[in-house]
Amino acid sequence: LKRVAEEVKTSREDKVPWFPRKIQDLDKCHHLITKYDPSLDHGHPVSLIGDPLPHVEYTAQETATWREVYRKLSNLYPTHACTQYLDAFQQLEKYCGYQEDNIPQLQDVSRFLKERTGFQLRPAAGLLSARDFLASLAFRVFQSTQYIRHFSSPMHSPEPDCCHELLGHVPMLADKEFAQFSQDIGLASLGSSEAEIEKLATLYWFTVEFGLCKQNGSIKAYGAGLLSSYGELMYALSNKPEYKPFDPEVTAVHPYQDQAFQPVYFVAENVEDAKAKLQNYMMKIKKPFSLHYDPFTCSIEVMNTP
Ligand code: TIH
Ligand code: FE2
Repeated sequence: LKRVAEEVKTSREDKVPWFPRKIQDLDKCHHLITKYDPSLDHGHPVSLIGDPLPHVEYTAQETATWREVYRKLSNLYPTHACTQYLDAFQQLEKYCGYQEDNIPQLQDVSRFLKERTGFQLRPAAGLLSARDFLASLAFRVFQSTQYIRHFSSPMHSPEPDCCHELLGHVPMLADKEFAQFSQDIGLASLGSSEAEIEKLATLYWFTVEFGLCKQNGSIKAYGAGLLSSYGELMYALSNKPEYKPFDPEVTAVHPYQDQAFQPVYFVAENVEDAKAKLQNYMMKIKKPFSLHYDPFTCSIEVMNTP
């Protein structure tokens, strides 16, 4: 009987990819797809979970890039960003050093988020694998770049940079509902197959990065890729792109491209509705176990499903 039990166990383990079970395991989740800052590449994580985030002295030119991005975008937010974003942005200006002449430090922003929603930032040296990136969300850890885009193209960057993280992601991560939505995508990814990770990464792309939602009869942006790009934020709410209703089954398999503006955006009824639809989708992902996140120990409880 014991042998049978062990065989069942090993065959299960064969099929289930390794995944982090406690927050410290995220120190093993730093596989880069591309690295942008060779000085940060040591072949091992730049810093470990719990370490203070490195303080960066930005140059005058970098701060000038930030100023231009900040000025332009903050003029657009009142008409283009969702209310959750606007509320948080106001708080960040008040408490977290968000202003046009100052690039906020990740450490200060991480402390702010931790107080609001329990999210924390950790520095990433470049584009991580989707599996590693999504896994960190399960623990309310958001992996952030720290360098800034090139000054020659302030209005759109094909890759994430600190303007994208700070102006795109951070305000939304300060919202409780959205924080839960983000963690849910992360939890769904744990132990999932490569094919399922691909779908979840696509869902993430069309929601957390490029999502739109309805608000008081008009359409607003909640996706970070829009809220950090003046060019694409204008375009997304113009009459040029195509809109489709957010439906996880459809959205998860919709092709996307990451070098230019999106031809299609998915519009959610609101964040709560997107969250409910995502939960429904998650329940259909086949896994030989179920997961529960314990916020007291920041660890995952795994329960075998018979
Ligand atoms: N295009 C965004 C910007 O200009 O800020 C950055 C990215 C979002 C998603 C991937 S790269
Ligand atoms: Fe992003």
